[in-house]
Amino acid sequence: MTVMFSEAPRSAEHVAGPTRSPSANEWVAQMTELLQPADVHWCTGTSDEFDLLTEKLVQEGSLVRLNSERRPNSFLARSDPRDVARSEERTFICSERPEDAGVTNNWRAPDEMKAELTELFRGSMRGRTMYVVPFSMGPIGSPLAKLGIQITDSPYAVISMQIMTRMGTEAVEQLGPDTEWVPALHSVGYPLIDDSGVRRDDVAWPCNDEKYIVHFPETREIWSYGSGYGGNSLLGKKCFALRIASVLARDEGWMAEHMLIIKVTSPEGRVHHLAAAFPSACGKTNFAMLQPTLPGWKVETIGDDIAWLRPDDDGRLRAINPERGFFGVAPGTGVDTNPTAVATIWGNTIFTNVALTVDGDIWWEGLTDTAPERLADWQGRPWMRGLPAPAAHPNGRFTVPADQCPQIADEWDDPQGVVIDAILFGGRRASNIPLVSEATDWEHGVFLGATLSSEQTAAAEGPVGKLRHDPFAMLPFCGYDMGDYWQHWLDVGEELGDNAPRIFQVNWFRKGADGSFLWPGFGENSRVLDWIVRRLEGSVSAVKSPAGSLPIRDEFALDGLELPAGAWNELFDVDPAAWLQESEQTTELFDRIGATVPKVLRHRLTRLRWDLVSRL
Ligand code: OXD
Ligand code: MN
Repeated sequence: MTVMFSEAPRSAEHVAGPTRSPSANEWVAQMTELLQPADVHWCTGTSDEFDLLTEKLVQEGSLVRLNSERRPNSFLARSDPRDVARSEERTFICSERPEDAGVTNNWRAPDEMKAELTELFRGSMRGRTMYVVPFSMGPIGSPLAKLGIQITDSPYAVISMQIMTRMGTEAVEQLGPDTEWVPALHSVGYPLIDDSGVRRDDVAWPCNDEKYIVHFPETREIWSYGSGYGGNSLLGKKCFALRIASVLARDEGWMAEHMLIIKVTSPEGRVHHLAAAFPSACGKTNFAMLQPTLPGWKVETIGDDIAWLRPDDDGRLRAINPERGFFGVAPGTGVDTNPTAVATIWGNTIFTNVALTVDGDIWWEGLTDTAPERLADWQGRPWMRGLPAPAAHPNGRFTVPADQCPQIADEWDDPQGVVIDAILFGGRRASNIPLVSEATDWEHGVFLGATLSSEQTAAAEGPVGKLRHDPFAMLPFCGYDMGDYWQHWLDVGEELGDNAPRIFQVNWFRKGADGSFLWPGFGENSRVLDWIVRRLEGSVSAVKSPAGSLPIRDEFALDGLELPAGAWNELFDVDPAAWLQESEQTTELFDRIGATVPKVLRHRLTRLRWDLVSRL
């Protein structure tokens, strides 16, 4: 076995490995013994390393280098068709007690799971290189940042982690002898040499039919086996920055949330920072990169997926984006719908499961109005315009450094983060939920977050259009019991007191009786931002409703927008009968979560139901 050491710093007392952390060095040594790789590579995160790895993957047929005139330093990966998304049903929270994982998570006893997985991991890197990937979630040295080390046998995961996190030497330098760090073990589960020493050829996208995405919240560990895709293999993202971090946050008095962060500047030049939680597939990246149609307004991007929020010394809530890149859904990202994202991916981008054009560039449904006549589809098969199957996989992705975004805010990587003025919750709702409403107070805001729901968009999730409750957009990402998590939100609100951000609910997706969208969305959502900011500034009023405080038409920026007749009323209609029916589903959700649902939220629900009954 050859061990290649990085340029990571070595101190005089340093002996066992290339970090100053004995626990990190020991873990890597133990894992090397278990996984039995052919060699070990400590990642430095340099561009030379990126070039070497991408070139190796191109030579091996795992990446296609794109036309360097059209898309410099960019690559296309095609996954195994059985490994195309996060595997929620194979995601586990292994707390000591099942009730600490809660009913919304798959639970397994940690010892049992470790025993089972240890056997799968034993020898799983035979014939392969084991990469050691030190990384920081959050700007290097930020008081809000956290460190991790991922071990992986997927060079695709390494180059993706290089884009998505602060990875390599700069992260190792943060790791002192006593610094806390999260071990994140990953193998695609496709050893090249079997137990009897027989070798097999590699494949373009190695993976295993048996998949496990496992979290040990008490010991802050991640073990992921069998998948090379997205959140299953880029362990800094959903596994660390949400599932493990939500537990760290609960224990340390902060919040790890599935939220984008934007900076909004009003025509008067006043700046506000907003964080917004939307379930997956609700256009989060589009909103994070919004180009306002309303004159004078400016929106800049700070993050598109995850926010870490912590009360600062002045008692205000500060947020960082713990990531360094965007792992965006490609289909539906287009010149019309998100020109900023299209400009962001000009180069230095890894594309996964999208179509390839004849001149070596990429394409997907929605990138342009008309598909090129001929393409290679996401599996590399010939494709012609007019074929019924999409050319790109619906969960095809782009992985790109955040600082390539033309509207990235200067403070996007400020180690101190930004003060959050408002929090938004949004889902994809054809009915019931108004375009925008303001929570009457923090507790009501928590109720809105807890009851957040969205219609399913992909048949894989269940019947399309069916309502799925996704509290705080955290259903697949909360590392502990959902009721305890709601209580944590209430506790943080109490600590923040008058400094707490105001909370709003938004819904761009409401439909009229004829099934068409009532609101144009995209850049026109700046009109909603205008109302929210005016509320923060105290310059517009509102009317009370069971949904919270609603805008008054005359005070809402509708100039230059042709809303269909009756659309305003439909956008804000709160039908007591339909709401009462929906509240039954909320009761079911609360009952399912059980005894940990905070009493104040149950009381809210009862009060809401009385209010609705009185309006029938
Ligand atoms: C994502 C998700 O990929 O939420 O960001 O599923
Ligand atoms: Mn997400």
